[in-house]
Amino acid sequence: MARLVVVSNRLADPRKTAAGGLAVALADVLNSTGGLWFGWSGKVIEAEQGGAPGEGQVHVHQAGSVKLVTVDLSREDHDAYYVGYSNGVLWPVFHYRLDLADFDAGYIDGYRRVNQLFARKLLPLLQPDDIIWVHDYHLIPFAAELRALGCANRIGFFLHIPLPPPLILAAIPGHDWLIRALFSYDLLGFQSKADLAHFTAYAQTEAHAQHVGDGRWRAFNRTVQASAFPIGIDVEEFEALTQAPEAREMYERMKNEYSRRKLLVGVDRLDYSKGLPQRMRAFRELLNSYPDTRKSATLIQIASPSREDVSAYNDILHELESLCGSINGNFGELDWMPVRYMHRTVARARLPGLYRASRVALVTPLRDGMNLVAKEFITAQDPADPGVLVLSRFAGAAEQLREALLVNPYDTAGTAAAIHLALQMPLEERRVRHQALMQNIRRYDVHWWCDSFLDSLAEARSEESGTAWLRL
Ligand code: ADQ
Repeated sequence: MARLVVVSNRLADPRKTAAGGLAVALADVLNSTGGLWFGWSGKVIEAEQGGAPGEGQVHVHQAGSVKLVTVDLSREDHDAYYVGYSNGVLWPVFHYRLDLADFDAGYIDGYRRVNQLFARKLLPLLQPDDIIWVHDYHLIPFAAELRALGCANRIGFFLHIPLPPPLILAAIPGHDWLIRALFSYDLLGFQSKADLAHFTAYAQTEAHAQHVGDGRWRAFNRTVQASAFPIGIDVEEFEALTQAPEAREMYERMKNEYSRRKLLVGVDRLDYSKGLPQRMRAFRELLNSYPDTRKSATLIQIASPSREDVSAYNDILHELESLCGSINGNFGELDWMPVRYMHRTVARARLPGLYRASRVALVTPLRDGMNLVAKEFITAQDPADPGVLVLSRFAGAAEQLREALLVNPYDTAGTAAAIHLALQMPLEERRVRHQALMQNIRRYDVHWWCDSFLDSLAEARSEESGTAWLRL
């Protein structure tokens, strides 16, 4: 098999299981092909220390048979490419939040400059039959930049976040440049059929692409294959983690501590796409409208810090803290606090214990590419007495996990009613739903995702070759 080259904004050491499902899945293929993983080192070099736009030192580490190659970024590049364009424009717009996007014209230049820098640094390390797999919104123009340097390798792209409909995409100044850049890939992978449909709608209406059969689209003198590959988790790894001592100990502790309560759990990165304030309002509505839940329902909400350099994150942090405070102030008793909110990350080894001790999981994003917490929660359950998943219809996972209780997170009363139903659900119904959900999660696990993407990439190939690549 050809060598796999993975390109993503950040890397994880594939030998460390704490890195999580994606690193574990990629590690298999990277290890077996003696692969290379390329991306940003995480280091920012200030101008006074010599950090210059479009420049960056390269570091090479050998992790077993896998080569990890990283590049430093200058302060100016980091602020424009990462904070400005990736997280200040693409993240909000792709999550349908035009109101939060900061279309500062300078960002796009930095975004392109870093993609060019990465392409320049990777090119000399490539072998002619390497297969290149690029990940996520930070790197949309990466293949186009590689092609401009003469790279003729097979290149695939997977978008981990949603792709919005054409009219939302069209709000981005330079959207035509971005989508045109996608046509430099041989294969485009999306999380859901809905995202794929948005791509094809854009391709037809804005790029005037022609469908040439089997999900292949032709425009700009290039043909690209576009498909949905819903990402999964490493089920076996997560099951083993659930049975390991740290998770068991966490489970026992939670069961003892909350023996008289029914636990609800939320585990998210603190991000406005995750619908945390809406979730709190639904929980408050539950306590208001269903008095039987008072003194019994306890919501543990873990929100791990993320991207605190973007101002919208501070707003969500304060809103969430204030909602939790008011719910506890209004409903709390001396021996019962309805919400336990923690702004931190839970160690991965303990997460399954927390999930298993919970009767209900609240996974209610306003928009989410997939949401792996939903799949982890189901996997960690005891099949004989499983908990219930309350899942937003706007998470990519909702396309697959039809036996969850699907909710509209904007509908406070409707979500509260679904949470109440989940808390009351009889054992037999919980078992039937859990079994069906588990079947799907097991079948479409992260290895299926990885294998099916790479199999499709091996088959997808534009008719063009040599130097006929699209120039941006
Ligand atoms: P994320 O937005 O980061 O990822 P998600 O898929 O929900 O979202 O979570 C990724 C991982 O982070 C999960 O393994 C989860 O356990 C862990 N995690 C989240 N919050 C945590 C916390 N507070 N403490 C400990 N661990 C926590 C992006 C897209 C998603 C898509 C993934 C994968 O936004 O839609 O599912 O990529 O493609």
